[in-house]
Amino acid sequence: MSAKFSWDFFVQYCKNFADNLQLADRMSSFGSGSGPSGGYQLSPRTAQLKYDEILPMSEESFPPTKEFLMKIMEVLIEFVKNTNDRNEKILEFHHPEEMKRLLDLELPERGFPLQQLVQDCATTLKYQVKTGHPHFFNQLSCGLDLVSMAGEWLTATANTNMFTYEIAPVFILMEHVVMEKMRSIIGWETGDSILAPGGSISNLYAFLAARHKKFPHYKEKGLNSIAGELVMFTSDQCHYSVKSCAAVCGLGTDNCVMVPSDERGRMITSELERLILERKSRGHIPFFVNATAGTTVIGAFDPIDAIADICERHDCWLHIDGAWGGGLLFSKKYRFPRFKGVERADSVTWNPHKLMGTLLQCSTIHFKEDGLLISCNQMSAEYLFMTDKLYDVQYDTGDKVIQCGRHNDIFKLWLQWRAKGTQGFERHMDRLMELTEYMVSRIKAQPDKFYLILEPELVNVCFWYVPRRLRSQRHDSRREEELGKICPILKGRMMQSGTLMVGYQPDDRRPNFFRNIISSAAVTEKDIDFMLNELDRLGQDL
Ligand code: HLD
Repeated sequence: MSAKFSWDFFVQYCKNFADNLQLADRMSSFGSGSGPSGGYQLSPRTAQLKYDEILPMSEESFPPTKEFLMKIMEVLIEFVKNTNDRNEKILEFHHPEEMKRLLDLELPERGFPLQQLVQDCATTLKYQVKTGHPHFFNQLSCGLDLVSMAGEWLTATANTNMFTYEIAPVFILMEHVVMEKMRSIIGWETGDSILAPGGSISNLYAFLAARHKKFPHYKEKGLNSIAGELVMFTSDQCHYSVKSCAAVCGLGTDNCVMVPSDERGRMITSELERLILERKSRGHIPFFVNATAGTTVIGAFDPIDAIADICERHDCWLHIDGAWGGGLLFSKKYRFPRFKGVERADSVTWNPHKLMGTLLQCSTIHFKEDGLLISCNQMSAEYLFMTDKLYDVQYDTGDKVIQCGRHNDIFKLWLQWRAKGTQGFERHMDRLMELTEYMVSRIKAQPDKFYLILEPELVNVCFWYVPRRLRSQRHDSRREEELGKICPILKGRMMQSGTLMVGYQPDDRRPNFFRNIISSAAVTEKDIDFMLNELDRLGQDL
């Protein structure tokens, strides 16, 4: 395309010149290590192009489009490299007000040229916490699985919605294959499953299906079709999303009964039965029991088999919230006794984005009975889910869910499974548990510096760091109070130094304590040694 000299061209030239001046000015004040004179520099011609001068708006501009995208890739790949570099910090912490000053978040009236967008991407990642860093132990989802990440890149590029086979044929079939495989690992030969935006929504789907199974008229008639108060049961250690089902679905949180747990965080089944009977005696209708497989803080497993017996006796739906612990289903070594009886459940939540390391987010909900999801949620929107389509419309998943559109969360899991194989996932689980055992042994070997709160069932290690001044004190509730006060200070120091991230929280039995999570494939024994040494370095004077 040769541009003829014209008034329009002259105006455009001046505009670009002004933009470049503005860009140069912005770059020099942006504070990122890789300004125009450093890395991530586009060729001078591409640098000053605007969004409408590359694809899809400028049809003949494939070369600059490619240059721009390759440069963005460079930014991303550099982040991957830094994430895996133990000498790099996990984060560069700034308070929100300071961060606002460092970043340029302005939405301009006239858009910026491509070089600025490349820079924006670099700056964004510069200040992002590296959740895949081997010293990031802060969340249930840690790590950066690169095959899964490659899958997510493809997903973004395909940019489709998962509601119909029509527009996502390959991904829909992948969903079928992966969900069937996950159900078979649970121990079911039949059933149905769906990917949902997070474990909380997965639990909500279980609740909705359970209510629909017991009260099929609820869908049309609403609350009035149920003669009595519905009651659900879960342990006092459960994820808060279980309680939120009661709030959202009209039961009221008073009708989500919190069953006491034992000293290791596991539901006390005799208490469950007592509380069911107690509610029945008040004329209420117990219908749903949630058993947690891997509680968020302690990592406890409720005794599924015993709970299933109680559900059978009282005609209750049994849901397993295995959002966190689900991955252990892969492991012959660790599956039992934790998941004993899981095949007796009616539904199971299982988040691959946690223990399995799939990229965020990837959450699944599985049902033993096929047909329930569609029967419960179908609204038959005529503009999307026509029944006279060219193909078998059973492959249209959109009407099984309450959310209409669904993000494609399957491809990154499917690709990861292709890479690892089922055996690879099993090895990953066994390795995470082995590292957890290593961490426990290192804590026990330094009883003056660390106090293990309980023997873990999963990769949650709950402990206190003991600073020098408290080392000779007897361990009682007074010392626990003091140890609890140390957690936020030490966490603050971790973040300021940028070298380590471990989470802390109180629970209903004790003040603040650390909860360390090992769910990243990047972690080795050396990293655990580093973590304990770094806690000691940062905290001994506290
Ligand atoms: O509810 C939680 C979900 C996640 C997660 O999806 O990674 C709580 C946490 O993580 C957590 O790290 O405490």
